[in-house]
Amino acid sequence: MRHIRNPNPTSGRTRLRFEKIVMKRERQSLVVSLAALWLLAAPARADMYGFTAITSNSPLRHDVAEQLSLEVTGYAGDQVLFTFANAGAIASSITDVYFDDGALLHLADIINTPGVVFQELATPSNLPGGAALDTPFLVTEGFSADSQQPVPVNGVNPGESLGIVFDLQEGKALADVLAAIQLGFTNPADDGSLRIGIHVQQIGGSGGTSDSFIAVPVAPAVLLGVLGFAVAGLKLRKYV
Ligand SMILES: [Ca+2]
Ligand SMILES: [Ca+2]
Repeated sequence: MRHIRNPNPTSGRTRLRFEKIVMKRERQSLVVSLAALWLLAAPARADMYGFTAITSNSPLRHDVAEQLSLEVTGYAGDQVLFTFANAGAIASSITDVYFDDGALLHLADIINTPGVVFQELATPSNLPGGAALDTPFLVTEGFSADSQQPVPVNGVNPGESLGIVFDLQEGKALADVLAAIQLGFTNPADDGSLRIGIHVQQIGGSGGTSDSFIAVPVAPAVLLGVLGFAVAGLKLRKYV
């Protein structure tokens, strides 16, 4: 076999550097493609939400809000699944969930994952602090669930999630539920709007206080982070 001598001892390194640049560009374009793909898919999905605090007991409430999420998806044909998740480093427990109107008919099922034990009908019966909002949050009868004793342990702690399945009103579909949630953001006083609230206990640990939160839209960049596309989220900020 003929041996080809490298005419330039630095060319190997130059080629390596060039390949690294190409790979970096390919990675960047892949990240942008993923982000673009998600943005294109967003109007059809529009199913991931964040939470904002409506009470102010814990100094960590805004930080813990960033680790709380709600995903809304179709389920078993005519039903809709609300998945509440807690993912982050701050000790905390979602102990109560509440729904205020919308296209929902009745709470059909509770999907408890390991570490989570919820049952229908929360105590307290309405979202703590909810009645004091400009447009009072008033839970619809039967539209709540909470964690059972020991309450903080059986709540949704970091790394855990809870599913709530609803039957829908006659003729309603997932899109109507998503539209009702959007209406809740822009015009919560409208009877057709759906608002979702949660109560979180032991924020920061067993000595921590409790706060209430309601679902809010999340920015695409934050959303990508929540979904695990942390890098894509960072890149996306440069393009939107
Ligand atoms: Ca738990
Ligand atoms: Ca409770």
